[in-house]
Amino acid sequence: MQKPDLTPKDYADILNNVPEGLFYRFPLCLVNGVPLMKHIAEQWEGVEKFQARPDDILIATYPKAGTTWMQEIVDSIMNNGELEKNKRAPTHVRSPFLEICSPPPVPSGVDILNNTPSPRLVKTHLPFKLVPESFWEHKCKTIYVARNAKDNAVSYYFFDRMNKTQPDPGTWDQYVERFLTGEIAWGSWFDHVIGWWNAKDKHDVLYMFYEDMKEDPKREIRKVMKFLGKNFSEEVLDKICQHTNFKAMKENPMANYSTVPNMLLDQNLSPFMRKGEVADWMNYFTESQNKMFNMEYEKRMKGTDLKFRTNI
Ligand code: PPS
Repeated sequence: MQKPDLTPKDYADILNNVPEGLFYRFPLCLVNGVPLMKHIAEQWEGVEKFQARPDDILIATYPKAGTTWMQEIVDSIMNNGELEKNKRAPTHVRSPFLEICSPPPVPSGVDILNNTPSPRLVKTHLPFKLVPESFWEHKCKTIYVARNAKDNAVSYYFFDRMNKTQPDPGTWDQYVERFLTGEIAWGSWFDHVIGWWNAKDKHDVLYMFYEDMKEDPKREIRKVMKFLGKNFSEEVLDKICQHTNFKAMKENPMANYSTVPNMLLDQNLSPFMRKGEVADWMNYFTESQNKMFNMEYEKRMKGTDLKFRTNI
């Protein structure tokens, strides 16, 4: 029997009233070789057996690659540019996070999705090989966003400091190494971006780049619009560009994660909408870190025609 809808208010109430100690920096456990937070690993069967619906839209990313930005763009497109509708709930309710699991009473991503009416916008950070098979059986449209490794690493480092449910990132120097070895939540950036790159021609996957979106947001939003089978006037496209730019999203409580309690995401440590730039990595990588990173990068990217820009 279908459970009653979980409203945004219900969800906020649950998060705001969790017993002390429920959230802590969850350790990582391997799921088919990929490190995931303990509760996800423990409830993996539910994720693996998740039943997609043919009109689901899957938004897939490595963490911190531009997920929230794409979620806001896709919601704007699905609402045909009637942006008032985007205000109905915060991002994590409008576009639930497939694999996320916390201890009860916090509902899992699967529970929330099962209570979400179609068409659903589903967020995932899963590498291609772990995505539930039903998405491919139903030929679901999927949008993947990739971000260059250096900016992705910096963004993830700051996020791991403020996200109180993920392992402590340690120092930046330690983190750079862990990022390269993939000993962080959701595993290796290399495996992720390459795995999805190889999958894009076998399934209905639109592969997007954060750097392209920064360079020419309108051009990139138009790509997404066409992929989703829509056709808007220039005026509507301009409105969506305006609504989804960094400044607008940083100020939008329905997009900036300010509705999630600080105990979970401590925005005093680092705002969720931090900088939103390309090449911010230059402010953090030392010369020797950069050299070491470049060497490993070359090795790991050998044999793929996937190319990134670390500057625009
Ligand atoms: S998460 O937690 O994985 O869902 O995070 P994700 O949304 O993938 O990534 C967060 C980073 O994306 C930046 N961001 C944006 N950049 C440009 N324009 C817009 N509209 C936008 N919205 C979010 C956000 O600031 C994080 O990047 P950094 O470099 O840390 O600022």
